[in-house]
Amino acid sequence: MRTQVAIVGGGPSGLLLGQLLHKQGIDSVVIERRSQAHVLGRIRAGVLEQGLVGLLHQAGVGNRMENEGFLHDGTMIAHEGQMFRIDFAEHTGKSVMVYGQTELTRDLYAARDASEGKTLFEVEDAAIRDAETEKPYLTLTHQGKAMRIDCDFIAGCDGYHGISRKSIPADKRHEYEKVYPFGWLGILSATPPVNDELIYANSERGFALCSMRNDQLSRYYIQCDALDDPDNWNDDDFWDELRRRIPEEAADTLVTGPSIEKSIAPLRSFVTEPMRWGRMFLCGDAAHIVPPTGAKGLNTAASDVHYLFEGLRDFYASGDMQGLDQYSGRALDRVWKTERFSWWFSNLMHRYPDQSAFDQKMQLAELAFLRDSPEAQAAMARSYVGLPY
Ligand code: FAS
Ligand code: PHB
Repeated sequence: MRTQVAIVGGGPSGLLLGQLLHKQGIDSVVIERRSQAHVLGRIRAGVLEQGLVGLLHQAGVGNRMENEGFLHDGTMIAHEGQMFRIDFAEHTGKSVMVYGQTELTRDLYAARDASEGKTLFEVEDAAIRDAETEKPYLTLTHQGKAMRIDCDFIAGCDGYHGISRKSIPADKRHEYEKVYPFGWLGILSATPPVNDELIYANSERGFALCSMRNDQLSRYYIQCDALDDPDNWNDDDFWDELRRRIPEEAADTLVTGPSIEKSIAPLRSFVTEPMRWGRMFLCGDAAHIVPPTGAKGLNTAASDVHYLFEGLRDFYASGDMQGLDQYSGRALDRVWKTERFSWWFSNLMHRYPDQSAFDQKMQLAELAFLRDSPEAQAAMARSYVGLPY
């Protein structure tokens, strides 16, 4: 088989790139390790920056998001039983779109199917070959048959556990990592959200987040031990703990119900450099991971896809390699800014097991500074709504 761009990974990064390329008349093949049903069964991000909203429209998949998503002009920060609001609109003139990654991925698959884009599911033994030559290719097994996909370029969109990053020789890549000593226990419940906007809470018992997918579907998280297990938590225990961590005015109005999904996400900050090896380009979680506190994982995957698409578009239009040659540096510049914000916001909102009394006082002083300083709130709002591409 031959294509112009071979995309490893059928998550949001790979699908968004594939759809943007299709709109530009550039052919791609997506290979995905799992079934489409498995990919669509994942519950992940919930907040989209305007940059990603724009890319989804550019890809022709923005309509359902506009009809079913919610624009949020701010978010609530809770600490010591009180809440204050970060007003995105006042500080940036922008808002964020609340629309689940699961739905966005569904929209992208529907568009790819409609455009008859080739996607191979349940692929095994995928490997990247000759990336550092002008004739890269993939080898893989699909439906029990060995296959080869010849291409001009490879997009490594296969997430943190994929093969793409590891196909860069170990002595040529530099990895930076921080593993946090806690995780997020998240549940989805068919209940109305406790608040119109998200509530990020720092409590003496640990972090909590009240989010949503729509006005009848809520998403809640509580900080838990990194080695905890969702099976250790029945629904009542979860709701009781969430109530203890959010302000009384919210706890008193919280509508609880059976969990539809319950899972624990580990928290890590991770970046690999460079994000390119010859004609293979890394996108999204394949290259970087952020703690979900700042809702930057999916949104930073989107800016990678934007930069890579522009480089590929220019190459196929005129043979100009400049965009592709600048891709890694351009993407990493924005990646490190979102890593910083996610790290800062995670340290502000979570309680560390070994936190000293002084560290705790500093955390509360930082929260009070954010509460009282319009400049600090403006800086946070600018990062939260999304830095320019
Ligand atoms: P993805 O990991 O989504 O997709 C990669 C795809 O590649 C997967 O479908 C995988 O099956 C496939 N793949 C892997 N190896 C392969 C191989 N060898 N061959 C072929 N295919 C292969 N972000 C937020 O902003 N907010 C959140 O609340 C949030 N929660 C998260 C919870 C969890 C458990 C995880 C893991 C991530 C979460 N994220 C969150 C981050 C998440 O949204 C990612 O940023 C987003 O999925 C990135 O998309 P991709 O880069 O496409 O990677
Ligand atoms: C979510 O709704 O899943 C969500 C929202 C904001 C975050 C993280 C997760 O910062």
